[in-house]
Amino acid sequence: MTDTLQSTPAADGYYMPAEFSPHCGCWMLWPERTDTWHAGAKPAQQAFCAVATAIASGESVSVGVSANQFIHARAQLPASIRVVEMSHNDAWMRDVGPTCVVNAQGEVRGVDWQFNAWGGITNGLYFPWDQDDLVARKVLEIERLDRYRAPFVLEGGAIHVDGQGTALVTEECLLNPNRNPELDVGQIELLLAEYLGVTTIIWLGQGVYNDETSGHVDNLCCFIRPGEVVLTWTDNRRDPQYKRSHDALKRLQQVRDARSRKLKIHLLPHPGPLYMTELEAAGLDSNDSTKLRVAGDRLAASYVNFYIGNSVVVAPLLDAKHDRAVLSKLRRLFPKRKVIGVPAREIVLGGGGIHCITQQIPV
Ligand code: KQY
Repeated sequence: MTDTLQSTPAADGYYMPAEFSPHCGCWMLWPERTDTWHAGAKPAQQAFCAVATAIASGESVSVGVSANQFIHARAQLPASIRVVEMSHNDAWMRDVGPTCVVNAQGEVRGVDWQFNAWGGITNGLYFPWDQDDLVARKVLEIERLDRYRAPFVLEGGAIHVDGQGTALVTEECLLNPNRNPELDVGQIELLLAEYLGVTTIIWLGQGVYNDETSGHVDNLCCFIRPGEVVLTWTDNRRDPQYKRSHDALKRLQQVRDARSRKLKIHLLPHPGPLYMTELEAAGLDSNDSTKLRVAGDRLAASYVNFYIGNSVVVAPLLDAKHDRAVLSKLRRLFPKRKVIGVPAREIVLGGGGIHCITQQIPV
């Protein structure tokens, strides 16, 4: 007996809608591991609370919390946010949660990707990850949505779609031998077409410098509406991000999307460079099965890592020299949504951003 659907979303007429399409809610997880999150994970918990609260102004938010942290998380989060006991290994709901797909009748199902902690035994960020790999299935149970179990490794942060047949991905991540070494590019394209219901895949090269996910696209570039993307950008030739962003721009300028449109490309300044401080590094617990983080590590921070909610855009505040300009640009790009800036350094210290800790469930 299996509880998974045996076909694929595309075969059943389903596709992944864009993040800017209406949501019925958003899921997050509660950060607690003290080898990822310094100072007993308290600063990260505050940052996650601020993100959850901002999103909750426009849609319902559910947070999965371990048994040990349940009472504490319940006390920290506003009453309007649903808190559900759920085991997990860390707190990256974008990657371990379901990617939902919809059909023309407005029915919703979920894709449950195989998860290997961004690289498996040799390259992954921690071991074990068995509880993370069950999170999508548990969310879909609670949401009463049917589930496809994908036959390959992928994370929600590794894909962006426009909801009109186009997906954005990076070669650094999807073609990395630490994910699906047995698959070639053609096979990966076929699987993306089947599981996301897309017909056009835009391949960018490398993601953000020093991104421990092997270059997730959600830190580099995203759709803000069909035919329009934002890209993290630096004019500083000495910054290792320079080549990555310039290569991405060139590729974006050359492609057409699934509806044959040329893309309109908006640039957001790349923050920093930002580095982990001595104090932050000293506040981490040691764990031999976890990637070591040390003082001086360049943080893979990016303003592109925002969440597009029903009525809000929750954007990271990362660098005082750019925050105001970024918020005003996002306000121009999203005239119908309230753009809320939330301090995000504490999330970035764990290796991701606001987008990485959220996962929307479409209407
Ligand atoms: O990019 C994301 N979607 C997640 C980042 C996870 C980082 C793990 N430390």
